[in-house]
Amino acid sequence: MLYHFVYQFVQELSVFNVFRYITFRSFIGFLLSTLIAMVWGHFFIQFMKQKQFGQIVRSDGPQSHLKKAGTPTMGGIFIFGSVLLTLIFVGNYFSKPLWAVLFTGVSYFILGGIDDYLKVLRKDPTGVVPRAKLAWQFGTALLVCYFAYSTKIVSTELYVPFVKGSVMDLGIFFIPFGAFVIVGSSNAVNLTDGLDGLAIGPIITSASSLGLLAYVAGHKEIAGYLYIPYVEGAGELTVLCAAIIGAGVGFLWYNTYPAQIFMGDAGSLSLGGVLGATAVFTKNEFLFALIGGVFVIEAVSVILQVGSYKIRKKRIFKMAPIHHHFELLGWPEPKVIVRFWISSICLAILAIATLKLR
Ligand code: 57M
Repeated sequence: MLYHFVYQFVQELSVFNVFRYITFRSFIGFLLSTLIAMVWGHFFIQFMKQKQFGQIVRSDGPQSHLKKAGTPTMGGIFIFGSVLLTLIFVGNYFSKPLWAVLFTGVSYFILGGIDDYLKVLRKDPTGVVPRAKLAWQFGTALLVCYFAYSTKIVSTELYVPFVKGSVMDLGIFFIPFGAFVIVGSSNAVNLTDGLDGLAIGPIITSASSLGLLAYVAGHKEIAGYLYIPYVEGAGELTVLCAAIIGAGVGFLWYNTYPAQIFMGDAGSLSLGGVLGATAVFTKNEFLFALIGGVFVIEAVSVILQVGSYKIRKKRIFKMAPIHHHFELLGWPEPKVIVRFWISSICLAILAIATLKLR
């Protein structure tokens, strides 16, 4: 709003010109989102405690988790809410990539919210049945990727790290490929969200990397210099990522060990979907596998564990996702969390370094 409202007075007062800049609006967005999330989070936790809307903890998990029962959840409401409120003030509504990514996030936020509502308020441990959850996720992702394909906002070329230029043109297969990235990211973040702060840390590092990559992708001269595809309007995703970083920092203030609030599926599914969609709309589908490497490892650990048990009737890990394996090895929860954060920071830095290694 500020961008569109203030911009018309820029002739009279040139200082308003600063609102044109993505970097300035990203910085303001980060500060605003952090503030909104910290204030909203404080009252949200009070409300959830008052209503006794707390997490049901499964008995078959690590015994150390049993004491977490009753911890308020659905923190995704104020995380995603802070991001949306911030974008109302600092966003540029003319960016098609921004609308497509936000549509994904809102759709997954509603799905996650319904799942949390059924589990927490209706005490139904199943929540939304997995088949219906996947159908909703793929339906949304295919629609968004079809929109990208039909409007030609992004090319169907495929780019991989360390290789200059595209490796192949996916053509119409860009649609299912992009949808797989978005749905995979959403579910991988959901699986990762199993320890205090474990998911929000890599979400913040991933949003930092993707925010930088969105800025260069949306800047014609810099994209040309770095041999990366130019995506018109992608720069606005930097403002979105800055708002996510701020909301993530505000949430982490309460979610850090011992957590006062969990993000719930409303948070994990929506934020994972937004990160995946941002990777698609900045042409970083493969690089995102590196940036979100912690999410990939968590998801792969589950696939390997389930596959091994089905084929060999033996487990590979003491328990999947892999963060539980380290817990059962005797690592205290904070040690598992911070070591996963360190890994995600290293992966994010490596991913940015690939910009120059082409
Ligand atoms: C998402 N949810 C957490 C919280 C959070 C197929 C199988 C791998 C599925 C997987 C599963 O159920 N995943 C669901 C993970 C849950 O967190 C809630 O869910 C939201 C995220 N969607 O926001 O509301 C628990 O995680 C803990 N937690 C924290 N701090 C946080 O900040 O401590 C969460 C956030 C919370 C809390 O205890 O209750 C979860 O773990 O369910 N299943 C599993 O992950 C289970 N693994 C398993 O069954 N492994 C098997 C096979 C299937 C691979 C095996 O290894 O053989 C583990 N999770 C649980 N119990 N709860 C282990 C058993």
